[in-house]
Amino acid sequence: MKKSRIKLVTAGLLAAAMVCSASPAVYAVTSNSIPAVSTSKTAEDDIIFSTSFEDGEGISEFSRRGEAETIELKEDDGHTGSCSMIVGNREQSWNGPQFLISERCEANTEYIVSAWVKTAWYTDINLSMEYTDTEGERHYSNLKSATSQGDWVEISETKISFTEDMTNVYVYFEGGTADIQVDDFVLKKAPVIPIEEDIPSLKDVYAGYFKVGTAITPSDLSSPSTMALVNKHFSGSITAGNEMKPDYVLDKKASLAYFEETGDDTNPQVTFSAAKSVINYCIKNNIPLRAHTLVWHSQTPDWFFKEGYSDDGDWVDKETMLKRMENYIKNFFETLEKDYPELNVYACDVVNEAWTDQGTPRTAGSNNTQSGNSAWVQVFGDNSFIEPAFEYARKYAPAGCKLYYNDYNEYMTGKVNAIVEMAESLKAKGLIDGIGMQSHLDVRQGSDAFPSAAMYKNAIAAYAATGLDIQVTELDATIPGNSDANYEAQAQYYSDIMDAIVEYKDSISAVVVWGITDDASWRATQYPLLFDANFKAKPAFYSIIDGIEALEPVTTTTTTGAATTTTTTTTTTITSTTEPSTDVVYGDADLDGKVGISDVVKVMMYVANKDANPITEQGLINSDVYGSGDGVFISDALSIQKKVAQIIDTLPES
Ligand code: 9MR
Repeated sequence: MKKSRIKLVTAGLLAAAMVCSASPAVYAVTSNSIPAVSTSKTAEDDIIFSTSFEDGEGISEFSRRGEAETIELKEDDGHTGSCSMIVGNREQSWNGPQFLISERCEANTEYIVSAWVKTAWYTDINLSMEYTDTEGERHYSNLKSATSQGDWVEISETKISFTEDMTNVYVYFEGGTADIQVDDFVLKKAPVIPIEEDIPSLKDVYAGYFKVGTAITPSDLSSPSTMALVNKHFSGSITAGNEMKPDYVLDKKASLAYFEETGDDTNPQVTFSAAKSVINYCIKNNIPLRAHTLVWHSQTPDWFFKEGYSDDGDWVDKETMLKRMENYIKNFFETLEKDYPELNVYACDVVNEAWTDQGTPRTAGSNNTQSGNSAWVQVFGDNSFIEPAFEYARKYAPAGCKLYYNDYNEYMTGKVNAIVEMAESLKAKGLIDGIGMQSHLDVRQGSDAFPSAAMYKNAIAAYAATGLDIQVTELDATIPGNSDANYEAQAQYYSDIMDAIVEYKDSISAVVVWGITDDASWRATQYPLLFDANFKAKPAFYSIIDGIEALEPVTTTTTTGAATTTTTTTTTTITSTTEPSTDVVYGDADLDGKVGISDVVKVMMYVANKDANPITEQGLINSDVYGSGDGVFISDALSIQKKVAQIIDTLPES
């Protein structure tokens, strides 16, 4: 298996073909060319807003985020033309010009933002996004960054989309406190790019081995092509990329209200408002969810550890924190069970990233003040918070939910030893089910990849020897640029890593890739994933299906609440949201008897080019779900998508 991959990968000739006649089946690679990353041309009609700020044009569309900030025209200095917009008096790094996207764009549609930016001295300038959720909470995320040091740099084509649950959606520029100049700002509609339907499905290829899954965010749900990839390749397991972490789940307002009302400051309240759309997607499509993560030093607010839930209060004592921890974990699982009884939370990262690479506890302190410090260690003095976290998770998690310790650099010797020792002790007490290997890996340029596949395999072996389950929870592998040579090196590395994983398949129950397309990855500048920005499978994709022998599907039985579910990995399909009928099945554009993301994509493609992407007569009748009787338009695709995302209950919408 390995040899044939090396030969084909280095030849740069890749494409997949499934040899399906032979038994057992083997997924093989045959020749073709490497999928190129291309930027599609944009029709003038697709431009929603664009300005190069000549004579101040467009400046009034931007507003400031900081109190003292100034937004002005800069003459005699533009990336193109002679002018740009300059933003000064930026007191905080998050101060910068913002543009209200939701005023000009529709929900559940993909857009692209690009701009040129410049600062006088070395600054990483981020293009970021803000939205407000249904509970009125504001959320922020970095989309892309570029480094300027007195020169114009491009924040190139950045995809952005939002769901109807998100309001006041802004994009903004931030980073450092230097004046930021912006030029050639363009907001346009993204072309609808179909996914490659004719390649093997990753989750099917590995059906006899382990679940294959990914991490998604609510924004992904509004990208039809991204979700088509999720459905086809990764619907074995879903992790919310951020929305089930403590900073999203812990509800400060409700916790304070509870405290005021009862005098009890040990019962932190929780909310799943940010995770709602991801959870509903999992329920609707019968996809098991990995809950990530309960106890972590990062993405956890300081008030959770402070007297009176006050950010600048004193740290609470250990006894108080134990009570808070128990109630938080209790509320986490009870709220999920109450509000989402049909959700299959099959795995949970109970504790995340508690050990350093040397196998010692983290430094005491706030991670929000000094990155890497741990407020858990601050309160407990050491890592003795880990065991109670597992105790409470065992007590309150549903029976079918397996409990994991999860970490990165999980192949560094000191860390491996610490994790193994901790895991064995927890296992002896019946508190832990598995170890999560995050697997954020690097294919370095000019030197060996880190970790080497051998080092990674040694770590798997050490964890497997504990007798616990292993899940690969956040797989990605960076390269320094998207050249063919780097793609080939990455393919070889992914192949070697998957060889190690496959060798230990009996100890590994899931492989979760951390994101879908390179451009939407947390390490977007380093192209770490299996699909490119155009939704095309990269050489790395082909390298990990090549030579995989088809095995009998793994069947798992899980108990969620009162219901028992038997899941066979090959049969994880996207469920119908409309009863199949012999006549009109509203929303079913492709006539497969189901209503899903593929129908949304089909209708969008049809609207974009009817001749190239025709729909059958019955398909058109089924697709006419908005303003019924008037033909098929983009509004019909949006209605179908709303149905798939459970925003509306029935079709036709109107
Ligand atoms: O993918 C997540 C990214 O969007 C966040 O900005 C980041 C902030 O902590 O967290 C990322 O996810 C992390 C995961 O929760 C734990 N392992 C490391 C991941 C990458 O940072």
